[in-house]
Amino acid sequence: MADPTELLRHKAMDQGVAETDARSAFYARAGEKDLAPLWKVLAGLVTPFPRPKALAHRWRYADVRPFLMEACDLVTAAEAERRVMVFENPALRGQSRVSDSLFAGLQIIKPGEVAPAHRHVASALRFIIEGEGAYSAIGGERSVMHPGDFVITPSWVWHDHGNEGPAPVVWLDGLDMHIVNLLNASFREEMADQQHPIVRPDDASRAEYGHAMAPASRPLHPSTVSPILNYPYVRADEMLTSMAAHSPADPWRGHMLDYLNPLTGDWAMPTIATSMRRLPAGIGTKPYRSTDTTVFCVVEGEGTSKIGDLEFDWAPHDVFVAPSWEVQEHQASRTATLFSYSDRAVQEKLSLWREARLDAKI
Ligand code: 1HN
Repeated sequence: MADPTELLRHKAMDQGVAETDARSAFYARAGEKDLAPLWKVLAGLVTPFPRPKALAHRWRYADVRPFLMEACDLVTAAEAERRVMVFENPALRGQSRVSDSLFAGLQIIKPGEVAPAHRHVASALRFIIEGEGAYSAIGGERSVMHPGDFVITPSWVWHDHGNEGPAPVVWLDGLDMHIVNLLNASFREEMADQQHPIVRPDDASRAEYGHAMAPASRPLHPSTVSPILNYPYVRADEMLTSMAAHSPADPWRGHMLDYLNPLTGDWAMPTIATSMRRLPAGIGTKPYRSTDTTVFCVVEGEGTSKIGDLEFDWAPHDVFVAPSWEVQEHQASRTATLFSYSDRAVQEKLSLWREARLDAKI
């Protein structure tokens, strides 16, 4: 609990310094020299707790899917570069932000299409929603993607996608470009050719690193990004099924798995933390808050989530976002599996991340 005298001091600071004619004239003269008084802005600049601009929000797949199909008839993947419908947070319209720090959108690729090769400093993740037979070629290695798979595009690695299946394929794209752009560290390049040459066998990264062993010839210093490019849903499902059979659900998180870099034990991606959880039907989670902003994608099951003052019901393939520090409670009416990604990985690297496991409704 915060010290009550501290709370009083916050209040005093938030009320600010009163205006007088002399002060106003001083501010105006200072402004002409590109100067401003800190005491007018301090309370909003260094807040006593996180104040995200983003609102909690849910997008129903049933609402979004018809727009994806229509987009297929309007623009080709080659024209669009990436045919993505962006999830725009209602409080941050026009900024391509699902939250203050993260990007989310759904990409659709039709049979026979290719999304041309490019690379960028921003890291990307794919979470496959619908369809079979699409691949992502990442640094010259193809990975065939199935629903529920989590696929990594590391920073500055060439990547193109294609669909060799019979029907359109849809996946969720999560990117960290808003964090990269905050630091003005963005670069992007397009390849002259549509597709990067294939230089490794399909899914070689999983064959080499996906079984708790690693080639003895691996680099001495592991990268901050996982050497595994595709974490298949069959493995996550198998682990969650076993966890649910043999151990009690965590009261705040349910049965939850984190996707890790096997060479470091850290998150699979350097900036974005990814997890998969299973919530048993009927039991609601206890209230939980953390400083990371989390994007959820429903894999299976149905339920409702209370995020701050808002409440959303959800069904398979719906996407919802919980802004930093808002209290979350999740309730599954049918056993539910939720994929999630957040900015926790970058927050941990900067020693910023905090969480609170609460006991009662607040
Ligand atoms: C991008 O490069 C991809 O490579 C997907 O599939 C979504 C959203 C914004 C900027 C770049 C991709 C993207 C993106």
